[in-house]
Amino acid sequence: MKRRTFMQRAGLSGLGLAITNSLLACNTNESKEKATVAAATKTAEGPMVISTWNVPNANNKAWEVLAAGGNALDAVEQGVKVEEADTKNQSVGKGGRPDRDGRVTLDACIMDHQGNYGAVMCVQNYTHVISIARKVMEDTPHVILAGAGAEQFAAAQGFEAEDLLTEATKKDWEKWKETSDYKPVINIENHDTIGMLAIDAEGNISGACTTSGLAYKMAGRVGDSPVIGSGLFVDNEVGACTATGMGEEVLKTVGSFLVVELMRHGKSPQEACEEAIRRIVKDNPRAKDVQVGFIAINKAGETGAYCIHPGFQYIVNRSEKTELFDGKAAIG
Ligand code: SD4
Repeated sequence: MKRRTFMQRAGLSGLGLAITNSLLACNTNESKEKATVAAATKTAEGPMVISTWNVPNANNKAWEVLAAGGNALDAVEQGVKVEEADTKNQSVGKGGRPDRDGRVTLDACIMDHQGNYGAVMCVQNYTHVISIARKVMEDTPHVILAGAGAEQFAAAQGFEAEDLLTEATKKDWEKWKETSDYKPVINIENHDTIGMLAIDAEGNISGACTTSGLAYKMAGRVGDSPVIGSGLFVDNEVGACTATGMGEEVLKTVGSFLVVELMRHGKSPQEACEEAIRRIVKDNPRAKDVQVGFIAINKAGETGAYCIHPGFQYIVNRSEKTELFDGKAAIG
């Protein structure tokens, strides 16, 4: 055999062997992964809903939808709309704190059990951005609309435009402008973004996340909340996660996707949230000054929650009774 032919054959048969081996390895990994997912996915005993922060009215609304046999997608949309309309919640919807220039700009996203996702970013003058995000998901070929385009789409869909800056938030902003000292303090000025996850009677999972973002942010700033995999992620085979707190830190670790992926590989929701917070905190000098909190559920309806600093709360309904919990914290 000529040297060249020999080398080609040797190379090819080596390659063939390598491909066969890696296919075998793939199959073994695949079946291992299936086993892990199967172990973690006994279906939840009944519907449930969990949200970031102390938002009983939103959770109760979502529960009402689930208890009436509604699906998880409708439950999370209806639930978070309660906070969007509540002007006392200054981190979400109408009454949300504005950017440095006095403009209230909202971000939201929604994800269903089939992996569909829709989001809007930096939207002015529309309260129910979660419903606009759902329309993006269901009625457009896209997944994200931002700024003026999102507002144009909302108007075309018949959403009512309104001024989102209330007298109270305007007063706070004017006071802030006196010093204009831009120091975001999460847990004080950025408290109460709502991330909500629900499982319906069919065992299907959906999630929603809606916020006005960091108070007095730079114009155009978008955080984690509307970004798939960061502020929210749903994998109906495994579970779901949503985040609150300093969006920049969540974005850099793709936090919610990470939590769900860790659950896929066998971690409980609690272990997965703890690992995701550890990734943010590790070798991070900013960690002492920022808050991030994750909540997660798996297919079995088990929950997890973890944050960087104490003060984070989350709320659960497995019946019409709402239960409020303090999230465990990594520091302090
Ligand atoms: C953001 N994650 O825009 C949001 C803020 C937040 O409770 O969660 N506040 O970064």
